Amino acid sequence: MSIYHTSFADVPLRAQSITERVFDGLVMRPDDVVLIDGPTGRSLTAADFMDQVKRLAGGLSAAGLGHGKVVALMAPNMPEYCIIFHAVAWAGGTITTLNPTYTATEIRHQLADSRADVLFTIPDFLATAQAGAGDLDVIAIGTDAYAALLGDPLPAQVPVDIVAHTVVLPYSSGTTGLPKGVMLSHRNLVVNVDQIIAAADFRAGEVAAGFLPFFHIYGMTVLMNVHLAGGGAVVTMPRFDLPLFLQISQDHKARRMWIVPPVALALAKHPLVDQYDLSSIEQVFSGAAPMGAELSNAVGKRLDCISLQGYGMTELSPVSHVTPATAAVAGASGLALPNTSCRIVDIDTGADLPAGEDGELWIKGPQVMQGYLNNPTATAATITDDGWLRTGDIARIDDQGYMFIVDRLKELIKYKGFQVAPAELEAALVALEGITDAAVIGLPDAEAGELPIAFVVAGNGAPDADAIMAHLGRTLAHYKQLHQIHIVPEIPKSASGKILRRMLRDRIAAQAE
Ligand code: 4UU
Repeated sequence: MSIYHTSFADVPLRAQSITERVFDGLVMRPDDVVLIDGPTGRSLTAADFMDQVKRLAGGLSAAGLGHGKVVALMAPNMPEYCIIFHAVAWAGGTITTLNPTYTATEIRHQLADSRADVLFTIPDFLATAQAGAGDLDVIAIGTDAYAALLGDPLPAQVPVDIVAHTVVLPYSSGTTGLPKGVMLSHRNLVVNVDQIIAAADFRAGEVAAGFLPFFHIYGMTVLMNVHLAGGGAVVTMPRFDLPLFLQISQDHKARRMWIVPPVALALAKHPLVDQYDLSSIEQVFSGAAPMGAELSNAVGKRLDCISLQGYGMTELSPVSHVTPATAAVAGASGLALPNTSCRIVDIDTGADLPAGEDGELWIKGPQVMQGYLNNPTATAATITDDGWLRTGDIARIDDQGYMFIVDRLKELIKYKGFQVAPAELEAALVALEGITDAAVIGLPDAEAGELPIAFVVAGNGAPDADAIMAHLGRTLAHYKQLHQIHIVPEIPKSASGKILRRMLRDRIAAQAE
């Protein structure tokens, strides 16, 4: 069996919670500003942050929302996001993170699936949050109800099993089906922080303009936890905004930009970029979707810096590969992190493939998730008995150990780095009167990466395309919206009933020629 082992020295597996790990990076620098709210400039020192985490943890515990409870968090990036996240972890609970643009329908689903005990949001989203939450308590950040929860400080981490306790439950559809709760332990999060700090050469003093959403595992681990634990700081941005991103990067002398490919496109092409002094930027780091060599080179040239990417997946806490700055290869997704091994497996025979050949990427390491919440079947289909995580991505490894993502085997669509699960859209479509079958695929797009489009079998009484789009506009978040609807007589399927997505993709490609 040809297993590709990491070429990095292993990092130690610490017996710490994620909050203990983050506090380790803060206690020796209490007066450093570590969190700044980008739009207002409001800032928190390391001491402020630790104090508020402990006080909120105390209040949550006193209110019966601590140990063993599930706290849902639906907010844009802001300092309080990090406070709530770490307060729940410190109190021995579990955080499930929701996209703040979710509709009431989407909120209801995740709260029920995760069995959440309370929901935190911001006043702007309170009405939608309450509509989705039903009888569940909703607490809006910054209101009296929130202030009342800042109680007596909880001085120490509430004891939990570092390896077995699920501290965070982000949602991912994985290789197939509907979004599922991804169970990540303290061990998963802590080790990934240490793996990234080592392999991505994270340095004390790094400040980043933080627009990558904290609810998604990339922003959660890399921006929030690596920056806090690694001696850095984050300027939080509630959403991506090019002028603000450039301004913050310039004013705070950011060393690195953590981005996704659509932002790489803006950095390579937008005229505004020339109006800022970005000479502090040494590196642009992209992840969450493919960034081709051409775009990567264009960004590096424009900003006169190193341009590289990492590869990750919610189920990997999320990172398994990063490209070292000292040996960047355009288009590569990187080398396996410390403590991490990978295999390239032939999708037909299951045989391990040698360097240079394309197959499914499998990963093994301490950052591999515990499994999917309440879903042993999906867990067993994703993690082998001996601990290999099947990514559902097709990759190749060159003879230097660089991994290149070449295709996606799984049905997942990525819109600007956000997950769109075809199964979720298909279920929403066939729930409509008169629609008897549906298939959703991704249409390649230069800016978004992919756009969700649908094939629909419409019988008597079915709504027309405009009515379908209007309905989805009310029930699903903006990034899941369909960009085309094709009414077809039938959906192509295999003998076992699986949608032949490749055939649909080929049909659309042929029409475009
Ligand atoms: C081609 O997107 C993520 C995590 C991204 C991430 C985080 C920190 C990347 C690098 C990093 O340092 O998670 P999910 O679960 O939303 O989506 C996972 C999927 C992968 O299976 C793959 O299909 O996103 C795609 N993907 C990529 N594809 C992620 N990174 C890449 C990449 N090239 N570099």
